[in-house]
Amino acid sequence: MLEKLSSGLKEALRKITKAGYIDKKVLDELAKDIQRTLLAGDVDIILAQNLTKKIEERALKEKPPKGMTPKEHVIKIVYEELVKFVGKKPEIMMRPGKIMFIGLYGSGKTTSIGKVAKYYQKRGLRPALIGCDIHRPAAMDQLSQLASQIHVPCYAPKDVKDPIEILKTGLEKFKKYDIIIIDASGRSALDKDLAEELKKLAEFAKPDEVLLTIPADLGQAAGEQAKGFKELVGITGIFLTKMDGTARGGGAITSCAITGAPIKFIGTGEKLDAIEVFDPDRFISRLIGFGDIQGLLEKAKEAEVKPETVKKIVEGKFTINEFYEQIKSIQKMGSLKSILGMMPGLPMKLPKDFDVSKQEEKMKKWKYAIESMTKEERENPRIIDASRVKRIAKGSGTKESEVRELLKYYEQMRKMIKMFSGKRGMISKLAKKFKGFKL
Ligand SMILES: Nc1nc2c(ncn2[C@@H]2O[C@H](COP(=O)(O)OP(=O)(O)OP(=O)(O)O)[C@@H](O)[C@H]2O)c(=O)[nH]1
Ligand SMILES: [Mg+2]
Repeated sequence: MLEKLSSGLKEALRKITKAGYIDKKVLDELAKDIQRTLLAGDVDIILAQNLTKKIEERALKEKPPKGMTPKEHVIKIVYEELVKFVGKKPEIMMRPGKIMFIGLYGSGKTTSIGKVAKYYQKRGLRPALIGCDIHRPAAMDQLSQLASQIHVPCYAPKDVKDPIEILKTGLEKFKKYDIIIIDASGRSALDKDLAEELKKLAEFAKPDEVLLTIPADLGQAAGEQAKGFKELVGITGIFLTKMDGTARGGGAITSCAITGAPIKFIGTGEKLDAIEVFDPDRFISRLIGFGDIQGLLEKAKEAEVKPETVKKIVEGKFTINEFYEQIKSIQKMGSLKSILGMMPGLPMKLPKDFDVSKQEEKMKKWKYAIESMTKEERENPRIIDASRVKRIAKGSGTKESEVRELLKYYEQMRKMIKMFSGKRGMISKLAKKFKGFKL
């Protein structure tokens, strides 16, 4: 997600870390680099210029706080201004209530409803779905299927033609549930008819949240759409979908931010786990290579990985023991790529063959092989010679070639982790300094 934007910003910051000293010329160049990167991400030119002007002004005027070099100070300013630039941290409703989803055709409403339902389910609030999209018969089926996939009750009748009637029955039916999610009709454009229908629905449902789904690939145009819905229907937040696979997400985010309607969630894939609460601080941290330690720890917690393991990996210590913990948790935690993407100093885009999470069979065998290793071998795999490989293979019912492949993969990963979290990662050191990362 947003690889170009990320590499552009990282490169601009890397130049600062390499500059001899900070002067007007260096700052001008930084401003230009950032502008160029933002424009390529479809950010509005005036917004981008205002941002870089602010950064330059602050960098020239403000004195570095104690213990911080001028270079570090500039990076800190860039980071702070970028965080402000993408909006405020949203509030996510964490008590029982009703959420109504609205959005144009194909914007990702129904999928996002599934994601949000799952999000609440994981956090102990019981969701139930109501389908009010009476215009497209297939919509009701889609919602019901989604609901059964995550074992959530759903009321989506195909024979009732009045959305208010559906709502009435649905709300009555699901009185005992915590989070009632309503799927409303879409249109190809926001017109008077749609506005009227949605308003009526909202008047009856009295939702605590009205979430508008907007696809991020709209770029800057997302802002206008958000504004239109805000004025005509009223929304409490935005679910920005399809952030994966678009270079224009930066434009979508910043244009939404100025409408004053907070982005609450972002969708990063078609699967129901591909949802994130939008957090400007963490979002920018990840984008510029500070990493997202908090996100990493949360994911780890969900997957029951010990914080100790995460800590070791972040510090660049990566023995077979950590590798083993990772293999064990990969299914629960999602792809290794997305986990590593949260680590300070690691590139967002990792080599293709780096992600073996899909090769479940292989992982299982590797797990057995590691279980056959001695404590000493796990801590110092370099001692594993041909005869040890033979023994491990025999003990775990795997092939010797599989054990060797495991060792090779482990070694690649160890090198990569060491390279990025070791002394070379100036940005990651700064991240620790600025943000007081404590693990
Ligand atoms: N890559 C990606 N695809 C998404 C995401 N969210 C939704 N989609 C896809 O977008 C398409 C449309 O999604 P729906 O959830 O059916 O959209 P909708 O707004 O309910 O559509 P209508 O009910 O037809 O108006 C589907 O193919 C989804 O899989 C996302 O975050 N990333
Ligand atoms: Mg739909």
